[in-house]
Amino acid sequence: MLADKDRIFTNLYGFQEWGLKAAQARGDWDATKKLMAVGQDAIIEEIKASGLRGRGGAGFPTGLKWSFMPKESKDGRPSFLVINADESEPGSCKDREIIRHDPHKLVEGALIAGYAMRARAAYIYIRGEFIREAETLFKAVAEAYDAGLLGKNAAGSGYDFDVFVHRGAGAYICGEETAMIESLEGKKGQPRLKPPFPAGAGLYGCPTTVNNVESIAVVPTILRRGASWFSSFGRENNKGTKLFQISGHVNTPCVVEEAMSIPFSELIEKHCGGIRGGKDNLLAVIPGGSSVPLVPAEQIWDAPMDFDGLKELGSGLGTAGVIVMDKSTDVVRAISRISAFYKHESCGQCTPCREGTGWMWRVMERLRTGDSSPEEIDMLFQVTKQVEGHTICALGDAAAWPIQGLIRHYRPELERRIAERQGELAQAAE
Ligand code: L3W
Ligand code: SF4
Repeated sequence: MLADKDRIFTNLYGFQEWGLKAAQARGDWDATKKLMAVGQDAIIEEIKASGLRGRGGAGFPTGLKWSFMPKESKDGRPSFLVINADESEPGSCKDREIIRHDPHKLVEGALIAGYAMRARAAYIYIRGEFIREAETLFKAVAEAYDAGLLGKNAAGSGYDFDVFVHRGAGAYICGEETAMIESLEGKKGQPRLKPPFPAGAGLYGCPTTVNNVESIAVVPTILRRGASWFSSFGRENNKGTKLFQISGHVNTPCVVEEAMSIPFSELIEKHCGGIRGGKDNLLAVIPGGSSVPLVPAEQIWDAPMDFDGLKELGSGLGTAGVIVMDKSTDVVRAISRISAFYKHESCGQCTPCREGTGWMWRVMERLRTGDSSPEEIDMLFQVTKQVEGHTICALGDAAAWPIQGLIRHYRPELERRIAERQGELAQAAE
């Protein structure tokens, strides 16, 4: 279990004040100028050495992403950092906790990260529904300006840096980085084709890096304690500490910071009081937010909770929003509900996603009630394969993968429902 002294988010549960004074007493904003004085390239190298991988779902190496940003401005164009606080993934609620209780880690991280990639400003794009969290963030940013930690000569570093908070309007798709950029520009939040990646052409056509809240908020601590401290947690390729968010059928659902690669069983037993009704009552787990396939109980129990461990099980760490389902769960209904979510959130721009998400949901509903046929299960699987990898953004994949996981692991249950329904209909016809 991660020792208290190794936790980055020391006010995760809001036991103390979130404001600047309290944050400084916890060590935030301590000699930020000195951290920046090592220079931009040295900061990027330290983040690379720490092994930090993006905490928003994709796990792209953070230092490498920063290194794609230009060292010299072309035609006087500025560079930007965009921070993704549009946390909308079902099962995910970690960025919300950071903003509620430890916002200065994010604001300080924005300055240091922005400086490292030579950005002129950071835009924090916060989910529209996070009304109180946005209020906290606006206040934290204002406190930082008032204390001279942002703006001209930020934190006495000699670097000018601004932070703007922008509220979204309630669309999940604006969490996709290029849709977020479109939305910030005042347009409809629809993803752009990649490449070009934002580092080449992002906000207002300028070089931009989009990072998740957690990825940015851990940066000051990594620099203070050193890359080797951060990389001492987890295993090769899966380093650091991580916020896990455990919901569903555990005795005490929680958000907890733990070492990457912690076994699922340890996470549940040590922090969540175990599975409701005991270990044998576990049915399945969606380990990384609703976009990744579920994993049956017998496969996940001893699995390391990290990018590679969950990939090996045909799933993923995603946002580490761990959704636990016990044997009382109607797993077909659960996945059908997830399908309804993606149908609703599709931006409608590309045909396989616009048409496919609705089609997949309708079939899922038929499978839920059993009003289907075994052939339709195969057809549904084929359609998920037609959607996967054939859309502009990852929402198409996210809609396809949970269904693929269901068919892979629970086909007998789907067939049982169909047979049962056919039996009922035959009986009614007699
Ligand atoms: C330059 C290259 N940059 C990749 C950058 C790219 C992006 C990052 C990751 O989706 C996942 C998705 C959801 N040159 C580059 C490059 N980059 N190659 O690296 O990119 P990518 O395309 O792998 O992922 P993505 O499109 O950012 C994110 C999954 O996360 N997810 C959901 C998350 C939801 C939230 C939320 O609610 N806020 O985070 C959970 O699993 O399905 O697969 O920056 O530009 N050659
Ligand atoms: Fe929009 Fe879906 Fe296409 Fe993404 S995959 S751009 S959400 S239609």
